[in-house]
Amino acid sequence: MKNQFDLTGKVALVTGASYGIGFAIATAMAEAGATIVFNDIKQELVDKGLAAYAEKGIKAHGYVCDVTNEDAVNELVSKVEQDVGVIDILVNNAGIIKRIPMVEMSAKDFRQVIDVDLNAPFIVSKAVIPSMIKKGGGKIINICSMMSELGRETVSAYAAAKGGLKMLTRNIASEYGQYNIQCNGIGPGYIATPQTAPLREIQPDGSKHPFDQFILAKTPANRWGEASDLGGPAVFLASAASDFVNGHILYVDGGILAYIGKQP
Ligand code: NAP
Ligand code: GCO
Repeated sequence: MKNQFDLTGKVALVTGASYGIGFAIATAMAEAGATIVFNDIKQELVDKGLAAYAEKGIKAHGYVCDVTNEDAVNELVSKVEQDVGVIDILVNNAGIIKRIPMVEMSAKDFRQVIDVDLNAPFIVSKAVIPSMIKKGGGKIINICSMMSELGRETVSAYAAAKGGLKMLTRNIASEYGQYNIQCNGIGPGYIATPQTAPLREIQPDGSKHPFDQFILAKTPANRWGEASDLGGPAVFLASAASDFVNGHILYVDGGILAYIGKQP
């Protein structure tokens, strides 16, 4: 059974993985034997990421690429195929959020979030699927969100994107399952990364941020997730252990979606 989770010989591309959730998922996949490829928008972040992987004994391959730019993504995939090999596992992790009340949000800001969080997973998946088909199969993992299921104030663009990403996941699963490609999603709960740092800032009086207290009350595990909590689920969805799992969104949320919340 252990071999079912072995990623030895597999090439994994994790987008936006210089740090945060992407870095944790890539690290877990490397520990399961995969060769790691990642990208970021800036060379300095790619360099920082390479150093961080090296500190963990991981010889990763890093590239500068904006995942919203289709020409750049196609060039990235060709380069990876030449330098490293055909991509067996794709993790569409790169993402942004803009927390603005919807009626105050510009269409430009709305479009930018949709571009990174929904259009880019389409672009990158479209770029890697042909080679996966030729190779006889592959794994695509889209990083969704609680907001694939729930709304809240100020995150309209993000929720629309992540809701769309859930359905893009199901559609890729439907359209390419016949080629032994499994496409699934991971829906992290609230994870302590730079993206959620503003929601956890200690208040001037030294108290926890109200949102921090809210999430603790909404989470049966009574804690924020750590990026490392996502490593095992990602290895599962990247491995032979999930060859008959397709179109599924695996929520890794400490139980938030199951829980009405602790009485104040
Ligand atoms: P993060 O700390 O903000 O990291 C996001 C990464 O994506 C960064 O490396 C960023 O690079 C990269 N990125 C952004 N736009 C990009 C682009 N156009 N092209 C290439 N790379 C780009 O976020 P995170 O918390 O690790 O989240 C990672 C994923 O998990 C996102 O999809 C997020 O929506 C999702 N998620 C997060 C949570 C959470 O609680 N943290 C929960 C559920 C889902 P730069 O630094 O150069 O911008
Ligand atoms: C927010 C948070 C969430 C998390 C995550 C939850 O502002 O509500 O940033 O969106 O990032 O997506 O699953």
